[in-house]
Amino acid sequence: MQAFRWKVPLFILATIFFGLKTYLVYRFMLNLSIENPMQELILFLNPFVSAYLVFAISVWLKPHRQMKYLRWTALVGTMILYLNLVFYRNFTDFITIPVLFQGNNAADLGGSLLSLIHFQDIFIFIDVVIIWYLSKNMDSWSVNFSKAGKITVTAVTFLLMTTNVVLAEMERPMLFVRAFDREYLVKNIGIFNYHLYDATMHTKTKAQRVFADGSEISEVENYIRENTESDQKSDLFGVAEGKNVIFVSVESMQNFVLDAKINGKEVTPFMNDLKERKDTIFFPNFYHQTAQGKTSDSEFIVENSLYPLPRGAVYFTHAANEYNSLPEILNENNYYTSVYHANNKSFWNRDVMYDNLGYDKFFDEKSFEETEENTFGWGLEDKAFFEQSIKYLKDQKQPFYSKFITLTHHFPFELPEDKSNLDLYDSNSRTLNHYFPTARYTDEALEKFFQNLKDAGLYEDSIIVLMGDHYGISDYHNAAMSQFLGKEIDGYQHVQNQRVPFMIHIPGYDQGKTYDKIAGQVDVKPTLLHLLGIPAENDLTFGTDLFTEDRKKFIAMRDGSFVSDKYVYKNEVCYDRQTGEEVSDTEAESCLAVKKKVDKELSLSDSLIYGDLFRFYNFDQGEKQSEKETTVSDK
Ligand code: GP9
Ligand code: MN
Repeated sequence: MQAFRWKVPLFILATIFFGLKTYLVYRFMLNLSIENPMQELILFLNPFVSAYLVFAISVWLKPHRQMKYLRWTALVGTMILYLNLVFYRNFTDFITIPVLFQGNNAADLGGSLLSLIHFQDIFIFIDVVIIWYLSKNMDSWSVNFSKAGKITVTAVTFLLMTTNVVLAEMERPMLFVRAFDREYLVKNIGIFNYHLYDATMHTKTKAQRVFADGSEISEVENYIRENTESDQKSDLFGVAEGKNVIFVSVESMQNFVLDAKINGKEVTPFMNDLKERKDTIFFPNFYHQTAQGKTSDSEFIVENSLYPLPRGAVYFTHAANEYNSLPEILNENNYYTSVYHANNKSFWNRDVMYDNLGYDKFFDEKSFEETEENTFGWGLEDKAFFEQSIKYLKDQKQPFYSKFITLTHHFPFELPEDKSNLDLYDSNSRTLNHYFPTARYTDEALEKFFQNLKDAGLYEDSIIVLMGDHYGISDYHNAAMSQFLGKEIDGYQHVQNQRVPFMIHIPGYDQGKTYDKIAGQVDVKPTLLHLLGIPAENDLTFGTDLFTEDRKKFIAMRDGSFVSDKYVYKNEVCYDRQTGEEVSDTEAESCLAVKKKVDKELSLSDSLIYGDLFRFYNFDQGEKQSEKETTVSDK
């Protein structure tokens, strides 16, 4: 034992334990796609490389400090790993620095947070206990290397890192440039190096505003004028002129529930009926385009017709930017604008962002009466939420634009049994099983809301827009989803699953129909302005109104995947949009040409936000200007 101890310093043991544990988490607790043996090898290697990198630093410390360093590093490292695991279980994504600063959101997760923590997680901490014990009780585990020994240990660090990075670059060229895919980064360089990379990116994007001088706004403007702007006006221009707009952001609602049945019962009977009516316009191929900012991203897209950011929630990271938002435009056109959402006002930094976007009023949690009976899941349930909103809505100056954000159909999809009118689904995913009854509940709440609006005399003078904000079922539940849909969830199906309901109900209109064309959340702002008959010539948006024929030919997702008339693209594979089959090499070329445009558009949107470029633009004149006076001090 003595000899063994002498030969194996504790930092080596710690590396082996920690590396192995991290590998097991990657392999069995996260849902990382491994496509070939090389990826498997890199995934196995990188946890040991990262662990060695950190633990080997200990050889430079005095022997008596080494033990302390090793046990605290093991603990902190494990906490980071574990936090990522919990985060991943909810979002199928990894933590970024901007997300960390949204701490108050994590606190509000409450009930859902508990369901993300599993008893067996305790095993993740076992090696910490062992290292802790050994480091406290056996001082002879420390090493007193000569200078040459220290340098050798460190040289091995660089050797290992280089091997890792070279293998990763071979497997995934330009890995570091294509940063928006966090899964690739974690798979290839490990979670700890990924965090280092993320921190560097964060600093870089912070610097971007400082160095922006307005010259880039012309590039954005030219791109938009050439590619997304349309001067056509369809027959629907002004169809809803002067009407109130009631916009409902329907939490986590995805298209696959529409017309679906559980044990013979429709999941969303109200929406199923609504979408077929003559006074409703329905888009079955409408995609959400959100990223880490979830609901707030979808709000941002609708309000600005810009893309959210690849990292963090733009509602947090760029809440002080200059925008040309939908509520501002509506205010200028004599509309009263408000938001209804029964959650803490600072969640997603809404109170700050709504002010900046120009909303006249935010009816947050405090405007509603919560009782034990009407509060479950994330808070006030949807039926009570709509019902209690009516009194405020009636008092609003007309015309108004009011956004409602529902809450009941939110992960972990909790619903008291006596409130449920639908059976649970039966699969290995608790989440998917519970998804349907809460979807049904929200559907019932919407039906009641329509009735409330009629009773209040508001229905006839309003248009009502329903939009799903983002997915509710992540790839983590692919096996169960595949069982439900009766097909494999490949890249094609993953993208198709990102379709969310989008319908515009116009009382009194009788030309309503289903439009098959592809559509996305960026198109909502121009579409609404079009219906209201408000010209939007100088708006600089990445979306186009959905009724014009002269539309850009693709819908870009935030992770770089896209849908075009012909193709669906995901993870470097082009699929035929109609058949779902991978396309031939010649066809792939024209698919990749679209991909180039998608990347260009996303990066222009990013530079617009990072550089806060709208401060250099005059929307009244439709031209570049010198920097605007700003009232916000914390930029
Ligand atoms: C929180 C609600 C849910 O107020 O909008 O946010 P999400 O977790 O879906 O982004
Ligand atoms: Mn949401």
